[in-house]
Amino acid sequence: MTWDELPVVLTVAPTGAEVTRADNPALPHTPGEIAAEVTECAEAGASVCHLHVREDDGSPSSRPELFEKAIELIRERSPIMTMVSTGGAVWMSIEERITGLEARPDLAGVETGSMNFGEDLFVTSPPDARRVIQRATELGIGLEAEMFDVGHVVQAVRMLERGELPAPLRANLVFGVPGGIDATPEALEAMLRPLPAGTHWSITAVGRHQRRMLALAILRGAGGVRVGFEDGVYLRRGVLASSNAELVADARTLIEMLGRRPATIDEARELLASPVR
Ligand code: KMH
Ligand code: ZN
Repeated sequence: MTWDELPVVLTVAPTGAEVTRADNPALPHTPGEIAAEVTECAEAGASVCHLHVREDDGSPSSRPELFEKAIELIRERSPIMTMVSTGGAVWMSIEERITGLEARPDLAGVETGSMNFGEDLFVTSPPDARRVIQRATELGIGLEAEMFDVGHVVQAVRMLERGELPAPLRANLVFGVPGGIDATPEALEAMLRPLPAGTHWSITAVGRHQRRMLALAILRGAGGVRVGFEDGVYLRRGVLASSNAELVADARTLIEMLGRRPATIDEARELLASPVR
């Protein structure tokens, strides 16, 4: 299969931990709201949802019941792959960050390094990462390394070579977070350089360069791209997205304009080698 025949796994990150309803009033908070958004996103072309949960008042949460409820409601409505964040919010302990694993999603993110995150510190030590990997592996959950700078990629490759991260590597490269790598063509090449052949790589970009970074990655052969309110609440400069599904539909149009197509959910399961549930 040539790179342009490879389908693009379109992931939606509907909620995140930092964005608020002051940024976009359509932000889903409750498990029911998240499940409704995710279902619409699946219909619009998303094959994976990356989940954080919130309390009813919108504050970021690590309560396992909320992850369980969101995943239960999503699975009642759609076969979309579920992924939980273990990045959580910057102030959460690693214990709080791993509670979503107990909801037995298809996939989980794992951070492979530490960084500044805006004005905060976002810390994941190697033992923290190993703890996430160990529990995910015990539960049969697939892993995606979430990497915000080149050192995180180098560390993921080191963990892969040591057998600490399962092969093949699933990599999500994140661009434009203040404190992480910038959103430029050179940054994309720098993040790709350490990755071994056979890595399934996707990108996430935040801020005003999001769409052009996605376009660049789609043309560079990315196996996936991510959109959603976690990464950006605007459809265009000055135009708020009315829903996550609108962002997914927009990304789908971009993928198709560039001569590729979004992966089906079955294809995403195969590409991300997640056990069929
Ligand atoms: N909220 C950020 C501190 C992830 O989900 O893996 C971490 C984050 C990344 O959102
Ligand atoms: Zn996240």
